[in-house]
This record gives sequence, C-alpha cells and structure tokens, in this order.
Amino acid sequence: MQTLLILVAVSVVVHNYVVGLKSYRVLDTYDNHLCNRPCQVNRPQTCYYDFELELYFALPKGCFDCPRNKTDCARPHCIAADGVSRAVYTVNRMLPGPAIHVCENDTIVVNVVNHLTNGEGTSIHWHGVLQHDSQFMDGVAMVTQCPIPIRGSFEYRFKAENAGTHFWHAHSGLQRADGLFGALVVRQPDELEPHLGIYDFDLPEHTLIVNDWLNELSINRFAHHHVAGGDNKPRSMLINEGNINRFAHHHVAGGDNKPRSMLINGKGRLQNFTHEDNTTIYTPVHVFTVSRGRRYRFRSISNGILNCPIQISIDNHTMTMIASDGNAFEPLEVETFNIFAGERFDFVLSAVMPVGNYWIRTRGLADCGVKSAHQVAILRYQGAPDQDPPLNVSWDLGNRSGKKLNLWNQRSGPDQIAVADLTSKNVHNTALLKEIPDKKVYLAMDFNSIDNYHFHDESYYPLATVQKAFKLLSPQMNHISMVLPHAPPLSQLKDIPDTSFCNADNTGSTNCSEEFCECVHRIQVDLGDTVELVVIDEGVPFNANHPMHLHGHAFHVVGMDRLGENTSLSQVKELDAQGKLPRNLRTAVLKDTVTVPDGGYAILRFHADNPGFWFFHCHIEFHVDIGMGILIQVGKVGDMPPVPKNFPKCGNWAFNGNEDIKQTEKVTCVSGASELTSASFISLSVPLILFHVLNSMN
Ligand SMILES: *[C@@H]1O[C@H](CO)[C@@H](O)[C@H](O)[C@H]1NC(C)=O
Ligand SMILES: *[C@@H]1O[C@H](CO)[C@@H](O)[C@H](O)[C@H]1NC(C)=O
Ligand SMILES: *[C@@H]1O[C@H](CO)[C@@H](O)[C@H](O)[C@H]1NC(C)=O
Ligand SMILES: *[C@@H]1O[C@H](CO)[C@@H](O)[C@H](O)[C@H]1NC(C)=O
Ligand SMILES: *[C@@H]1O[C@H](CO)[C@@H](O)[C@H](O)[C@H]1NC(C)=O
Ligand SMILES: *[C@@H]1O[C@H](CO)[C@@H](O)[C@H](O)[C@H]1NC(C)=O
Ligand SMILES: *[C@@H]1O[C@H](CO)[C@@H](O)[C@H](O)[C@H]1NC(C)=O
Ligand SMILES: *[C@@H]1O[C@H](CO)[C@@H](O)[C@H](O)[C@H]1NC(C)=O
Ligand SMILES: *[C@@H]1O[C@H](CO)[C@@H](O)[C@H](O)[C@H]1NC(C)=O
Ligand SMILES: [Cu+2]
Repeated sequence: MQTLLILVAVSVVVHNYVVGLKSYRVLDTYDNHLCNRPCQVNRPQTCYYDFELELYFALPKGCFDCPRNKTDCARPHCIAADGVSRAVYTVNRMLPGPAIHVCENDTIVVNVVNHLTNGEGTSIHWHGVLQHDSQFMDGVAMVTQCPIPIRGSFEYRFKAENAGTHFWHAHSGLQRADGLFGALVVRQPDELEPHLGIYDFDLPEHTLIVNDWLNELSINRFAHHHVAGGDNKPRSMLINEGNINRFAHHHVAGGDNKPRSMLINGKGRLQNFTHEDNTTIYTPVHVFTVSRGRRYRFRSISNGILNCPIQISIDNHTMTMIASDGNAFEPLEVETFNIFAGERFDFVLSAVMPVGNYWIRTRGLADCGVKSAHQVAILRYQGAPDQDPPLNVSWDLGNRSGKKLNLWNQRSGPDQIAVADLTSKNVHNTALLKEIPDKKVYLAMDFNSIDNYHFHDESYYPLATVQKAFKLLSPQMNHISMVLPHAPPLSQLKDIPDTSFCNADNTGSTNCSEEFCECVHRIQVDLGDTVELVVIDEGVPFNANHPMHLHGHAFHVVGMDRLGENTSLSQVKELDAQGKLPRNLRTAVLKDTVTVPDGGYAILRFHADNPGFWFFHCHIEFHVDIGMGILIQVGKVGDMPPVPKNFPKCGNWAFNGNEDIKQTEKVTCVSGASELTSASFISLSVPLILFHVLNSMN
C-alpha cells in the first residue's frame, strides 16, 4: 500500500530524547501543518505528528491571570476549560489535543509518547478511519495492540483512506473522558466532493468538538458511582437488612453520573470569577468567525462521555445537514439536531443575518439534562464587536422549535427526522443488495439486575439486599458482560485460551439471565459476508440510550423504531419473523455510530470486507468500561494480514521452574469465579476491578 504513495516528508519527526541531564521536546499545536492544504487527486503526502501525553491541570500556572486577563487565557499551555480547576490528561498541553487535517489517501504518522506520570498504559483510536490492511493500527488497547506503557512510545502509521469528519481519542480506561481526544478531518479534492457547490468554505477553524465534562477526574466519579453506590443516594443506610449504616458516615455527594458541564473545543463558561471592578466574569468561550453572505461547512463531533445526547442549535440561523460519520446524505435543512457520543454531523451555515454575534448552543439531554448541562460558543460575523450575543445562555433557550434531526428516542414525524430516514448520497449498496443477509445477529442490550461480582458480593452485600439507590445494574449485551482478554486477539490470538471467548450461543450450562456472565464476548462472521445486526435496547429499568460504534466498517442504518417504553428480544424476533420490521435496502444512510431507541431497535447492515477483530460497543465511557461491547471477528486468522514483525506483545508471565520467566495461559481466578462455567470464564476479580480501572488494564 505505502509503496504506491508518493512519499513527501512535510515535517521533520521530532522525538523526545534525552541528552545528558536535559531532555528536549517539541509540543506542537500543528495549527499550521503543511498537510493542511487544498486537496488534489493523486497527490498524497505523509503527515507527521508527535503526541506527548501528560497528566496536566485546568487553570495551571501557565494561565497566569486568566480569566481576569483574557490575553493570558490564550497563552500556550493555558487550559482554561470551563473555569473549574481539575486534573486533565493532555496531548501537547492542549484541550482538545492537536487537530489533524489531511487529504484523502495521505499517510498519517503519529508518534505517541506516554508521559502520563500516574503510570497508566494508553492507546489512541482513530475513530472513523477504516484501517483496511492496517487493522493493528486501530488503537484499541487489548484488542488490536498492547497498551503503550509509561515512558514508552508507539508510532501509528495508516492511510487516511476514507474522507470525512472523524476524530481521535484514547481507547484505554477512561482517558478519553479526561482530555485525550481531538479532531481528525480527511478532506477530498473538489472533483470527488459529493456536496460541491453548496458551500463556499470548508475550513479547519470551523470544526466543533463538544463533550460533557466533569469537575474532577472521571475515575473518581466512576469508582464512586460503581463501587460505592448509585445515584442520588440518601445519606442513610446501605443495607436494608439489619439496618446497617456503615457507609453513611463517609458517603459524600458526587458519586452520581450526571455531568453539570460541557465544553466546546475545550472551552466554556461555568465557574464564575469576580473582576477587579466587581463584575462577574467567566473563562472565554470559543469564537467561530464568518463573513456575511458566505456559506460555511461546519464539522461537528461529539466526544460525549456519559449518557449525554447533545442538542445543537445556532440562534437566528438554520443548518443544512449534509453528512454524518464521513458519509454524505441528501441535504436537509433543520433548526436543531442531536449528536450522540461518537457521532459526527457536517452542516452548512449560511451567514445571512445582520452582522453581529449569535450563540451556538449545545444543550444536554438525558443524564446531561438532570443538572441542565449546556455550553455556548459565539458565531461572530466579521465586523461585529468583541462582545457576547444579546440573549442569555440558559439551558432552556437551547430547546429550539422547528425541524429537528436525530431526536432522542423518537421516530420520524412531521417536523423530525430519524437517521434511518435520511437518504444517502452516492449509495455504495454492497451490503444492501441481498434481501437475506449472510449472517444475522440479534443483540439485546439492557441494564440487567444481576449480581455482578465487580460491584456486589454475593456473601456480603448481594444486589437483592441492597437499597435501590445503591444497586448497580449491569449494562450488558445478550446478558453478557464483555471483558477484554489479557492479550490482544488481533496480534496474540494463540495466547488466549479458547475458553475465554463466549457468546449467547455458547454459555454452557449457565443461564446468564440468572447468573452474572462475563467473557471475551465474540461473534464470528466470514470475510465478504453481508452482516445484519439487529440491535435492541430492551429498556426495562429506565429510559437510556446507547450510541453503538463499530470499528473497521461503516454500516447502513436500514431500520430503526421505538416500540414502546420497553421491548424484549423475543418480541423483536417475533415481529421480524412476521415481516414487521421494515428495512430500507435502497437508500439507507451509512454511519459508524448510531443510538438505539430505548424500548426499540436499530437494524444495521455492513459488508464484512475488512478482516480483523473489530470492537462494536456503546460509546458511553462508563458503559464500555464495564462490558457493554462485543468483538466481531471478521474472517479466519488466515484471512487476516499478519501484524508487522516484532509487534509489541503482552500477557501473563510466570516463573518456569526457578530460573526463567515465561508467558503463561494461567489466569488468576478468585472469588465469584468458582461457579462459572468455562464459557463465562473470567480474568478479573472483585478487588481487581479497582486495580483494572486505576491501572488502565496495564
Ligand atoms: C485515493 O485512492 C483511491 C483508490 O486508489 C482513488 O480511487 C481515489 O481517487 C484517491 N483519492 C485521491 C484524492 O487521490
Ligand atoms: C494581560 O496579560 C498580558 C500578557 O499575557 C500582558 O501583556 C498585559 O499587560 C496584561 N494586562 C493587564 C491589564 O494586566
Ligand atoms: C457564582 O457561582 C456560585 C456557585 O459557584 C453561585 O453561588 C453564585 O450565585 C454565582 N454568582 C453569580 C453572580 O452568578
Ligand atoms: C467591590 O466590592 C467590595 C466589597 O463589596 C467593595 O469594598 C469595593 O469597593 C468594590 N470595588 C469596586 C471597584 O466597586
Ligand atoms: C434572533 O432571535 C431572537 C429570538 O427569537 C429575536 O428576539 C431576535 O430579534 C433575533 N435577532 C435578529 C438579529 O433577528
Ligand atoms: C433567559 O431568558 C429567558 C427568555 O427570555 C428567561 O425566561 C429566563 O428567565 C432567562 N434566564 C436567566 C438565567 O436569565
Ligand atoms: C422543548 O420545547 C417544547 C415546546 O416547543 C416542549 O414541548 C418540550 O417539552 C421542551 N423540551 C424540553 C426537554 O424542555
Ligand atoms: C433463564 O432464566 C430466565 C429468567 O429466570 C428464564 O426466563 C429462562 O427461561 C431461563 N432459560 C433457560 C434456558 O433456562
Ligand atoms: C413495559 O412497559 C409497560 C408500559 O408500556 C409496563 O406496563 C410494563 O410493566 C413494562 N415491563 C417491564 C418488564 O418493565
Ligand atoms: Cu451504553
């Protein structure tokens, strides 16, 4: 693949290196990277980046007098965020990390250096990039590679084969939630661009990344929520039986999973400060500049962390939606749209209003609505004064009326369009040609009331005896929690015992509706299959949403509906057998992330043309971390291009006799494992969950 490219080095690779007592390094923002250029057919370049990962801080000393002095807020290494001081993880001391803007067929080379002083391993995933012939560059720790150890580095090198608005983020532990993310945009030459002519500018400065944001490291919230107890707990007894009050005295508020804030391009206003003249001030918000009379392509990305659908609108403007997850659809003009974790939407904004300042509003729904999490940025017309728009920034004003796209848990209606009803432009209908797919898989998800031994102990504090507020329901797929293996299957399949894997057809004598089942959840499809996933959200305990993301492929969203407040696998199977689940096999849009209506289903079709181990998982960070995901193995091992020679290895190691250490299949099984069959084999234990989280599987 690479030999066909014209290799043009556009910047010198600068690695961190140590000479004597001094270490030299470059922390580049890459704002003026040479690969950021007008794209031309058959003129690919090789684009180099150095990513330095660090544990850093919001409002560090490098911010000097920010926010009282706005000039200080713009200093290099000043992360002001929403004004709340907290630890953050950064790439090159930026939030978000450096944006990568390249052209289709460029080769992207990123040297990732792990200087996270807390010692966590890491990996970076290139969300939306298909990675044909470079499966081992997908960046999923313990699926496609070993975590990059502390002080170590890993050079990612892959082709930007599919154009579109993508992003990069850590795929190890919870690091994505704390700052390790950034934009990755792959542009096309005019002659290949399906929406040519409907906008005048497609500029890097009009990229918008939004994410919900906590006021502390997400690991604190995660541990508090999962280990200590659930949401909104009363300061009272934990155990019903016996009236034991032992957690009450040290149980403080903050363990819930409801974010209070959001960031747009790493900025926002939440915490207030007092200026010298006693006025209330905030940290700066992001400003997008446009010229009156011109049309701009905006590229929006959700790095959503928790259960946080985000509604986007721009005061006094409409948006013409043109693409999602890198795939074009017929233009659709709306007042507002929702974006779910992992999704991307491109839209055209026509600057037709009087010269002035207008709010761009992002408004949190579901768990983000509980504390009215919201954020603003400014749309500033050239010539407008450097000041805030007139209206206030309250959460309520983000509820725009008029035409809407991608609503949360609603089907299409007169003024609203679900993604399944969008019309794809330039349909690549390989996966749609067959009426009957080669492989059909039902995946039923829900929060299951099961004694998950990571958070409940059968003998000391079983789920059934704990007060409702302290019960932790497990987000599962087909009643199985996914656990990552102890070595990445893509590169070390032979080091993973076969008994580690399972799926709904293979759970031995264990009834996973009654007993907690955890394994390396895997389904296998043949290379070249047309695969249909019928993904169901049973929605029994409460109204959630799970944005499901597929690695290595895009899928057509051929069907989607909400059936009621809840549904079941058997109901959906029955409706399907009766031919009552309609499918659009002609013009269904292509995406790689889609949310499944609660009490409903989404039907996804893809052509399994990319051999490898691909993660399909909920993009809510806490959900995927405790097992809401599945590996799709496409092809047999022989179909997969081998990983490069000397690809890094990891796994279990033990003494061989007294002298040598060797790699071993031995896995430590402790409490909870004794009653499980090999099909629901585990490699983690109750005390190990904290270890696992804190050490990021390293
Ligand atoms: C990228 O490569 C593909 C496949 O070779 C080709 O069809 C496409 O035109 C190329 N794009 C550019 C921008 O050169
Ligand atoms: C604000 O900070 C800048 C440097 O970042 C400095 O030049 C300027 O004097 C400061 N302004 C005030 C009013 O202190
Ligand atoms: C500033 O924030 C505090 C809470 O952090 C709040 O109590 C106070 O009312 C706010 N002040 C203003 C002027 O908004
Ligand atoms: C700011 O408020 C303080 C306390 O209320 C007061 O003493 C001071 O004079 C005020 N400063 C100005 C510039 O108004
Ligand atoms: C923008 O919309 C607001 C609320 O609908 C309205 O009050 C205001 O006049 C509009 N601004 C302009 C410039 O049209
Ligand atoms: C914001 O404006 C709306 C509409 O004018 C008003 O109802 C609301 O009370 C205002 N909120 C704040 C916090 O000022
Ligand atoms: C948004 O406004 C509509 C009316 O325009 C109202 O029916 C709906 O309940 C509001 N949604 C929220 C979440 O406040
Ligand atoms: C598994 O348990 C569930 C819930 O108790 C029950 O409805 C189902 O019939 C059981 N399945 C089997 C195969 O025993
Ligand atoms: C499902 O929802 C219906 C209302 O639509 C409710 O009556 C029923 O109890 C729910 N079923 C379960 C299992 O929660
Ligand atoms: Cu989820």
